[in-house]
Amino acid sequence: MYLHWLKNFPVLPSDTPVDLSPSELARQELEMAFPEKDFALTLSPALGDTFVLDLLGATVAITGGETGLLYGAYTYLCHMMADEPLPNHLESSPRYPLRMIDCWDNMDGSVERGYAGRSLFFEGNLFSYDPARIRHLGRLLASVGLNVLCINNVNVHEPAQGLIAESLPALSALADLFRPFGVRLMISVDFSMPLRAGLDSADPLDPAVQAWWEAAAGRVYSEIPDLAGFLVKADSEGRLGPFTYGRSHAEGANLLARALAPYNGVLVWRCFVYNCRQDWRDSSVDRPMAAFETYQPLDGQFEKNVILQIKNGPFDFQVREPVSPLLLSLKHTSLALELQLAQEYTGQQIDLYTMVPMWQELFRDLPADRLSAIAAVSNLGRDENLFGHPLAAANLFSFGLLAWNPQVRPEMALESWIRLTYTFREVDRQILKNWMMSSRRIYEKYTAPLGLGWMITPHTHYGPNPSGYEYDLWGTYHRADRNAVGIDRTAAGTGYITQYPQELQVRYSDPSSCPDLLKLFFHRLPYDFRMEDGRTLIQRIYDDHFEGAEEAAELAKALKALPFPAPDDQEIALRADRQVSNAKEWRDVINTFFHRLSGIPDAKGRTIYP
Ligand code: GCW
Repeated sequence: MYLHWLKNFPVLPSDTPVDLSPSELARQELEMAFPEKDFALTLSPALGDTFVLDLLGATVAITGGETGLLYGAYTYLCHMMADEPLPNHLESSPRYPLRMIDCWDNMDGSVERGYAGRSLFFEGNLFSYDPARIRHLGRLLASVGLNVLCINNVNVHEPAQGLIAESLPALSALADLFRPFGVRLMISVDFSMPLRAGLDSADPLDPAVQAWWEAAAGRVYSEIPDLAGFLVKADSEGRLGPFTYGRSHAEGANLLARALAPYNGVLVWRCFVYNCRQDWRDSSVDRPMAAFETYQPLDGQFEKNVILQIKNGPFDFQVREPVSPLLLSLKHTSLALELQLAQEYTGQQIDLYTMVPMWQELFRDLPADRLSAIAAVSNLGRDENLFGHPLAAANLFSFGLLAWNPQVRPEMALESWIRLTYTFREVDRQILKNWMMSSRRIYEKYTAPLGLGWMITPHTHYGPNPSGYEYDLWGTYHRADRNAVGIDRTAAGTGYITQYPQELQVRYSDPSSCPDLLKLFFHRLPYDFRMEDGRTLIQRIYDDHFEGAEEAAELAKALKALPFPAPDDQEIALRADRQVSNAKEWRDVINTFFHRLSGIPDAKGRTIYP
């Protein structure tokens, strides 16, 4: 089995009992790894996830709650295995109580936006998994402090509706496997479930519907008493929701939240709600404004156990977006940030794309205490190495560290991951780390320019297609013509910018002071607009694309020269070559697109195809 950052850990015994508690597992892990050492573990249940770790001569003392002891043990072990020093006294608590991975797995075995093979949990409309791999996954998650796993797609396709009905015993068996690792399951549910069950409505204010959800929650919790809760995508991209019945999203979310409350379950409600049947001719509607318009007026109307889950940006996981204004504006509602580890728009685990530097930028604008939870869409699958690209494992690893402490330093997270995963000399470690740190910027340079986004092949979302979404229904337009490109989102334009607090409005509203990398997100600019360093916009676009493709080629060369063990060496080389061709394709398509429109030549006379 491919062990990733746990490669120096002793093999987990296959007879690990399912009723082992996290604190017992903590002891087992420590004693297996260092049989000669003396470990003093003190269970103090009230501490929960928190732990206190003391190195007292030959004794390692850890005090913590059930899961706290486990996180303390993994912290100790990871430091030892990575050969990184630990302070003699360390107290640690996670910033967020819920640190979640959302899988978009379907019961037929496919994974929506999955780039690491088929589902780890399902095949042929049944549960289908290797228990040893599930335990390994539980161990990987726990080793970086992740504690909730939603196993099915938010687009709930039949027969996944049955996860809270006829498939409950199978779900419960899977929950058993994760329990020793302190990982609780969550389930995506379909708002229209009562219709499936034969009711004639799913209206949240209908008492029969309320009674149905109460009974459903009762059944679920009698099988899985520690289920984390339900996750819901409603009134979004064709899913049914409260709007069908003229009800608000507070009424919809509260219906489910009330059903879960007696069991301490949470209801995670996604705010990815927008008009996906927009007419491209209609420039009065601006998609990034939609979530704020829907949810801001509802602030304070949600039950206590509702968490609104909001994507990091107002669009949808593009290479660069400003922080979602909704994350900054709701004051009386619990919020979860949703990130995406699956590289849907960012190279699909073919192109190298390391995310932790990008998350660090996000937390510069998003006060960490605005959130109660953090979630990321999974990049896992059934491939032998779980992630498709071996280096994509660093995204899950660093997400765990970030969810524990949003102030984590990207270099530190990557340094630890590399130390744990590869036995490299210092110089190779630094080379790899530096390329991983630059990988997002490289990808950004050769794809859609300067915050514009969306010039991607429709539906598959890999490779360039500048006008692929231009005359479509999805609300993602660049409106490039021969003079200018972008949408004016200032107060004089669509007004999107007014959804931000004053400080960000000021930062973004003037095109000359708006950071270059977001200029085309907020503004419509002529091609001869002067950028920060005096270059014209069009020259900046050409330069970025030539540089990005060149850097992708250098990156590929560097990766191939590093001493990765088999089979990673092959996997990485193969993907690096594909990235190089992808980058060239993007460079040429984007440059040609803008050159044809603007008629402006490249000042450096490089090849742009006619
Ligand atoms: O970006 C879109 C994806 C869909 C996804 C949706 C969402 C699960 O293309 O595949 O559906 O986001 O986040 O709900």
